[in-house]
Amino acid sequence: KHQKPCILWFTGLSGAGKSTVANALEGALHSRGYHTYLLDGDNVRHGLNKNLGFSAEDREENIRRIGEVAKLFVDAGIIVLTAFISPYRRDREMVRGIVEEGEFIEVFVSTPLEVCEARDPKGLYKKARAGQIRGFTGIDDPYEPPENPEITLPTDRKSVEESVAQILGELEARGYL
Ligand code: GGZ
Repeated sequence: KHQKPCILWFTGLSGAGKSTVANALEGALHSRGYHTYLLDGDNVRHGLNKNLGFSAEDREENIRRIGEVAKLFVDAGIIVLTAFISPYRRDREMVRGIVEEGEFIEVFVSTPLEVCEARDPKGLYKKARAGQIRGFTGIDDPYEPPENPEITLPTDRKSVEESVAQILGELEARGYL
């Protein structure tokens, strides 16, 4: 089955829906016979990057390693999905710069802070507001939204299924699938 390997780089705040949409998209691609791999906190921050925290330096190194691993998967012909906050524009652009033109597809999960904070699935925003977590993205640490993302998902106004359909449509239109 034809597929053009690429990195679908999801970026957005904690609780924006990056992992949820990436997981659903991976399921949809699998069922259509495509080869994919999903990199997220569960398989990266607990393994390869378990020596890294959330300082600016550690977030940069986190993204750098994820980018290099994603590049290896692209070399293997796989459609890679990554789901990390990746708050710094410079770090995301660094990853864009290590792969070929067109291989980096930035997917901005644009859910506003108010919505993420109201969802607060792990109670982390509450802890951050209470000062129990320092340097939490969106509260007392920066998030730099993409200026020219290939895809923007307003997940506060779209269902997971609609977001998946939007990305599949874009990938087909651009000749990746
Ligand atoms: C942001 C944090 C922090 C701080 C722990 N800031 O909702 P989650 O729990 O599962 O997603 C967040 C995850 C962020 O890890 P990433 O590897 O995606 O971050 S980055 O790309 O910035 O390197 C959150 C949890 O880890 N978490 N402390 N201070 N999120």
